[in-house]
Amino acid sequence: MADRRKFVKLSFLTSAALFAGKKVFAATPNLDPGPFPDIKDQPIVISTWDFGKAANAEAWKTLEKGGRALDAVEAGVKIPEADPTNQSVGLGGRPDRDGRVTLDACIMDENSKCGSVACMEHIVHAISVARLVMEKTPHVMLVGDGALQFALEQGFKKENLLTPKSENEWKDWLKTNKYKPVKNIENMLPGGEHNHDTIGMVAMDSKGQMSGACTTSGMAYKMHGRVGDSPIIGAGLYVDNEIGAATSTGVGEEVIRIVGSHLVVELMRQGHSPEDACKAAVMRIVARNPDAAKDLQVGFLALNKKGEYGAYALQKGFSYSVKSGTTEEVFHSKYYYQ
Ligand code: SD4
Repeated sequence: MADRRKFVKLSFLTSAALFAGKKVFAATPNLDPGPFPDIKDQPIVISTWDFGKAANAEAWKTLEKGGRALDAVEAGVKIPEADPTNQSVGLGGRPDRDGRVTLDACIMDENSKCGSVACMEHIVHAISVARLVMEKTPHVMLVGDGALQFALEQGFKKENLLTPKSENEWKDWLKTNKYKPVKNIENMLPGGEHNHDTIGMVAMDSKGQMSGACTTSGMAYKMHGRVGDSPIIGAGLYVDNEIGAATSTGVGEEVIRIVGSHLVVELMRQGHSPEDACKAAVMRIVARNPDAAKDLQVGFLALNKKGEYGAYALQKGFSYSVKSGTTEEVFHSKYYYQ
C-alpha cells in the first residue's frame, strides 16, 4: 500500500515536472487543439539523414507549386529508393542473411489514411505500392508474396534489387558471421559514429495539410521475414494532421517496443516541442533497457503544425535535412550518449 502511494505520488510529480511551463493541448478524447494561427514556415519538408536533401528537393517541386504533401513525400522518397548507391533503401539495399533484398515502406496522409508493405521483394518503389495499398484496397498492410502479387497486378515491374556491391558485401559478411544475424549492422563512420540510412520524410503543404512516408531495406543481414519499424504505422511513421508528424530511423525493434513515432506525436499533443518530444521518446528507450541502448542507434524526427521541427537520437551521427521557402539545410541532431 505504502509502495502504491509512493508510486502515485511519483507519477504525479513526474507529470507535473513534465508539463511545468508548457502549453498543454487538449488531451484525448477532446482531441482538437484548435487552429495554429502562428505557422512559422509553410510549406516545409523534413527528412532523415543528409541524403534527405536530394529527396527534399524532389518533394519541394510539388510543394512549391501548391501541391499536396502526400504527393510530395511519395515523390521525395522515390529518389533514394531508385539510388543504387544507397544501401539501406530500395534498389541496392543490403539483403537479408539469405541474400534477398526485402523492402519495408509506409505512407500516411492528412486524413489518417495509411498504407504499407513489408518484406516485399523485387519492386524498387515500395512507397508507391504502399500508397496503392492505401488507395485501392480495403487494407492497411500487405506483406511478402501478397505485397509483390499486388504490386505486379498494379503494373509494377519485377526487378533484381541486389547490386553486385551489396551482394559482395553480404558474401563477405557470411564468411565471418556464419549466417548469425546481428542487431546493429551499420556503416560505421570515421570516429565510430553510427550511421543508418532509412528515409523517413514528413511534410506540410501550403494548405497546412501534413503527410509522411518511410521506406527502407531494413537492417542488413536480418533473418528472412524480419520486419522493422519502418512499415509499421505508429512505429516508423505517424501523422496526425491536427498536431504534427514524426518518423524514425535506427534499430527498428527498439522503436516498435515504444511505438515511437506515435509516442512523439502524442508528446507534441501534450505541448512538447518537436525536439523535446523526440528526446522523451529516446529517453524511454534508454529507461527500458540502458544496457542495450548504449550500443544502438535510434533517431526520431518530428514536425508540428506550426512548422517547427526537431530531432533527437541515442548516438552521435544522426542528421536530418530541412527544406522550406526560407531554409535549405542539413542539421546534426542532438543525442543522448555523449
Ligand atoms: C529497420 N529502422 O528496419 C530500420 C532500419 C533503419 O537506418 O532505420 N536503418 O529497423
